[in-house]
Amino acid sequence: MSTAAADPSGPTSPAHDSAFLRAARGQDVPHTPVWFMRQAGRSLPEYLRVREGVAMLDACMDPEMVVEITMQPVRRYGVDAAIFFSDIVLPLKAVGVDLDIVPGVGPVVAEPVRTLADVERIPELTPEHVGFITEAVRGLVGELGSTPLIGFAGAPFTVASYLVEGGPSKEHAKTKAMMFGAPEVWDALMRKIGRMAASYLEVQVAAGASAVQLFDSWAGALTPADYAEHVAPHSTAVLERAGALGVPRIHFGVGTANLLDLMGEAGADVVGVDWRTPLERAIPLVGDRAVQGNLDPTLVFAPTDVMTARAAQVIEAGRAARGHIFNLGHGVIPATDPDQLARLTEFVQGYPLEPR
Ligand code: 1CP
Repeated sequence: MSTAAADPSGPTSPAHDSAFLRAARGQDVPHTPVWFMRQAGRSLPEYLRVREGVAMLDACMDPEMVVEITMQPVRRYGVDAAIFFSDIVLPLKAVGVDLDIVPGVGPVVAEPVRTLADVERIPELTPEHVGFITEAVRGLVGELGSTPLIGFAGAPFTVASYLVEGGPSKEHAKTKAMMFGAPEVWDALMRKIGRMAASYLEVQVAAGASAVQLFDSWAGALTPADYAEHVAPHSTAVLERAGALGVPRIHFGVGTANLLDLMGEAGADVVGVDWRTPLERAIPLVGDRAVQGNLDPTLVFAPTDVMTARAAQVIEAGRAARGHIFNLGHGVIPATDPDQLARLTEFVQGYPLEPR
């Protein structure tokens, strides 16, 4: 697909000088930008109302609904970025893989991928498969004005895990069995999902997304050596293609204390850090890159003054990085009180930053 369109994070974009994009580039910011992974979703009563009687995948494929759900947390909290409402398995669904998102479970794949023939049966993604994504992103960028829109894709390892296991997994045992025991099948699968992720990000940026996040949520299940050999080259390939688009790239995983250096080297502009690793420890590992994170998502259940004291520590620690985008260390927990997230947003945006 053509990448000739203007960079949606570039100087002609209304979002160009937003605190979020400035922090991602390592430039000075008027305040620490803040958004929350899974800021749209079950913690919001307005989300539950819109989703009533509508299956998750149907919602993701309805541009009007995607625009509405993506805008909800932006309106409510005034966060510094919107994240496109979708799911990491959406591109697989779009090319025709038989899967569903089961309430209370997550993505479930009807026929798990185990052989080379299974891999070869998965079609390559083209922009025509995801016209509804283009339509939703265009609609959103128009509504968002100067607020940046983050596009996203699942990283090859995390998406492979759903395809190979057939659903959510703690151990990723079948996935790793393929990685260790059938390297040619693994390689073909990772290449195919990597091409799909990159094409999917290209579609979102071509339609106006001004940053992208690659979610490798389950990469923390790997040793550094296995990550480096079997996974990092494929994530690097995705991030390289995304890099050609000109927009900042965020690379995030959970439980990745041992992988932060490698995740940075994979080519990210911003490394997302989960709450288990203090930013003081993470920052020296990620090289000359910005960081994103990393308040423990359960701290929003604590008294407000306890939550904000911990948020202040995160902001202070983040100042040692090339740039810092405040976030939770993983997604918003569904039982979260939205008013507490509103207070957290206000606190982060109002926190005074002395010149460095
Ligand atoms: O902030 C937002 O607007 C959220 C948009 C979003 C994103 C970025 C959703 C909606 N899913 C995702 C990405 C995603 N999906 C990831 C990476 C991020 C992360 O680690 O949290 C992963 C691992 C998935 C897979 C998935 N989809 C799960 C996890 C299952 C497991 O293995 O434990 C679940 C529960 C889903 C369904 C889903 N996706 C999104 C929502 C709101 C839901 C819940 C379904 C519903 O509301 O009906």
